[in-house]
Amino acid sequence: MSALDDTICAVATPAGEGGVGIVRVSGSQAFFIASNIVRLRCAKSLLDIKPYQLYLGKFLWDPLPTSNSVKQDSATVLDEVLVVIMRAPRSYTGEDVVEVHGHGGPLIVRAICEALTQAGARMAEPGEFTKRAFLNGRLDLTQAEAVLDTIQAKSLHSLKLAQEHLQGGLSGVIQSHRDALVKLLAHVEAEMDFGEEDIQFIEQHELKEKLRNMVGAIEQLVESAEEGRIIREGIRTVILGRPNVGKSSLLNAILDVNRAIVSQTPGTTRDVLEESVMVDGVMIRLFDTAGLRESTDEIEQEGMSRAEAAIQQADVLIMVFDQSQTLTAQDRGFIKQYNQKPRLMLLNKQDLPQEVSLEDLQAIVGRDESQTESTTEYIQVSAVTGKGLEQLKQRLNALAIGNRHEGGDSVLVSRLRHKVLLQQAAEALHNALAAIDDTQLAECVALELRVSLQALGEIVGIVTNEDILDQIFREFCIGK
Ligand SMILES: Nc1nc2c(ncn2[C@@H]2O[C@H](COP(=O)(O)OP(=O)(O)OP(=O)(O)O)[C@@H](O)[C@H]2O)c(=O)[nH]1
Ligand SMILES: [Mg+2]
Repeated sequence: MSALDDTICAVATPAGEGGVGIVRVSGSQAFFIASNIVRLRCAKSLLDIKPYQLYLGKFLWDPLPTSNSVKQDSATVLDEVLVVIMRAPRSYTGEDVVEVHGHGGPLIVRAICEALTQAGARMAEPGEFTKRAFLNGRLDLTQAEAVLDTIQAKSLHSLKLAQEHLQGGLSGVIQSHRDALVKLLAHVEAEMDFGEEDIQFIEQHELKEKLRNMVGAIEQLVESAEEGRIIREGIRTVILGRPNVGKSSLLNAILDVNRAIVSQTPGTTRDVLEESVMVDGVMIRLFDTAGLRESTDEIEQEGMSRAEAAIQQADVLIMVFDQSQTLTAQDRGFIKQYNQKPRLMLLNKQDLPQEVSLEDLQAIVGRDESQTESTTEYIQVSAVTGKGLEQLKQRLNALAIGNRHEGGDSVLVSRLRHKVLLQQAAEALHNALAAIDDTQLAECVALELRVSLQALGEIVGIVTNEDILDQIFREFCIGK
């Protein structure tokens, strides 16, 4: 991406037709450049108007200027617009910003951008406005990421989490660890300088206790990442079972839409189908899969390997059984095989005469010696009558998030980037503690504290490089 000294512009509203289309301009020449393309009804220049107030005006442009045309004389009125200016540093980017609000037609906003580029602006790259906000110190990196999470939020919970981060909830915690670490490092380094005089700037046990507390707090943040991810991305719930037990029927019943093909023929579903449903503000992402069985059919085999891949990625499994038929060896096989994740066992087709009871299933699960600690719950349902479906949705939510997050108001980490850096920070602190015990060399301790500080700094963007920034801002849309 380019330097900060040029002026950028982009359409800030979504593509397509809408009531209003907003073009945003940011940079030191923003007022001057925009003044070339708008004429305000009050006849003032854009350079003289009050900031943060809307002014009515006209968008004027001559798309095909002839060589002897005089600026604005040959220009045509292309739209009626509202214009607002924001002065640096009190704007989103921290620079001078102009917003031109036209009618929301794709041609209009494109023409406004073209006119602006002719007048000296450059089209912005994805996320460039937010990147400028970061580079100008308006946001730190976790807040910039939270802007993206806010835009992309698909549930009220993920929106709330993004807003907590945007308000600086995560940065605040990271910064307080950094501040504490900087102080400890200063003590340790002082020790290095005056070591020979045997000055104890900080008692060793005090240093160790402080480091241990910090490791504990950071590791708690790392642990929160799983719940944070689920809230941000939704609960990945994979429906699995042998053919014809009613997986697709259940998907349709939960969605209340006829989404997946249902038929009496086993092996109906081939591809993995994904749909989402909202429960209590949390998004549940449902994946319907191909029934699992021995098959020589090439397409069916491909479907099953896709099902397996989806199962590996799942947060929760919905294992479906047909209670109107005795359990098969295959059903028993699934129970043993897929026992690593929280799972909901559904006894479907409750409207038909019963061949299998909940107790039968529970007995098999209980007998399974390789059973791990993953939670198993049981629900009796019918995709045809809708029995048990409400209970199913409620249980999914609870199973995925469980009691992982007991802190209530404590900060959650929701991005892998943060989790990885927090792990690095914690590891370095462990190493520092080990160095105190092993060598007691202040240099070794200081080195590890600096590594930890560096990792924490990368989270908020105090320490960073162009590659990381590009990676983060590439995900944004143009105009944000
Ligand atoms: N009576 C009754 N029939 C059901 C119920 N659920 C599904 N069925 C029927 O069972 C048959 C198979 O349903 P599907 O939903 O296609 O089963 P599936 O598990 O997706 O099957 P594959 O895609 O082949 O793996 C269809 O004839 C459904 O109408 C139920 O709760 N009660
Ligand atoms: Mg199916």
